[in-house]
Amino acid sequence: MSGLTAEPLRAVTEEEVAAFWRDGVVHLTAIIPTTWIESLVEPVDTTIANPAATTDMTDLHRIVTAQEPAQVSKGRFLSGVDHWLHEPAFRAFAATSPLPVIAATLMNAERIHLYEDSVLVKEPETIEVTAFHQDLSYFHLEGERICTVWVPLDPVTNETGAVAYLRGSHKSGLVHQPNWFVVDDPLPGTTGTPIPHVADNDPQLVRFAMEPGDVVVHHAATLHGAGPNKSTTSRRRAVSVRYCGDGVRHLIRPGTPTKAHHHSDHDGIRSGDPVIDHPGCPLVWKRTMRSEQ
Ligand SMILES: O=C(O)CCC(=O)C(=O)O
Repeated sequence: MSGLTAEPLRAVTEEEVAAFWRDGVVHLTAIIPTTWIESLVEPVDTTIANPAATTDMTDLHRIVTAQEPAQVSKGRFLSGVDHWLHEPAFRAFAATSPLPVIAATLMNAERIHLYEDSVLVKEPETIEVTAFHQDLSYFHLEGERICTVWVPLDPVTNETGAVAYLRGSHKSGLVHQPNWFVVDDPLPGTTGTPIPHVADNDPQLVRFAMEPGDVVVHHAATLHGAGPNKSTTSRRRAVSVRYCGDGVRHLIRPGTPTKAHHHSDHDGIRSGDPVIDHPGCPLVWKRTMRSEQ
């Protein structure tokens, strides 16, 4: 597809940078060219049609709770991870779209590394929620410059399952125990502070109505979750891309799923190693690149 450049449609403002650090989340409207969003449509559809590439989280909910839900979901919540490793369209989006420079600007980073991408699709009438969680506890990383960029392919409303973020929660200093993503139960073998109950009317909870071309960026320590997709007609397709910057170190967290490069017998990294360019966590932007452009 032509016209796919690393230039955002507009600059990230100083107010948006301040909001990212103050609230742990910021909504950037009309910043990604829609050609980039269109480039993801077919790859996302192919990915969710492939059971080897995505997990049916609706099934997972049933398996983890070992019971049929009170109400049967007509739709499915489908989720996958690390598509960039195998699919050129996801790799191009994560590495050469405007996302890296947006992450760098928000995090005041000199360098940006790609950590992971995820596909997150809630079909119409999917009752599964995304349980409140903190990304940091799933990432084998420690440091301040770690974020997730949530990129919708469809208009998003509360009805279709907008993500809800607990403003300021990134400042708690806590690493919360990771859960199964669709239920609150912790992942076996993991550690961390229990995730607090977040009331739906908590004044610090914020959700954003979004259009394709918008993104929401949250700090890896920010608590967040998402509702069901109550729409009878609209899908809620999204891709999350997760980045880290300078000052971040690897930290292998027990019990959480690892990637190939987290194993020392596989050209591996060890806890305490600084994040440097590595095939498993590649450098996708550095400040000099911008001045060379
Ligand atoms: O899309 C969702 O339902 C949740 C997204 C999320 O938790 C994330 O991208 O970190």
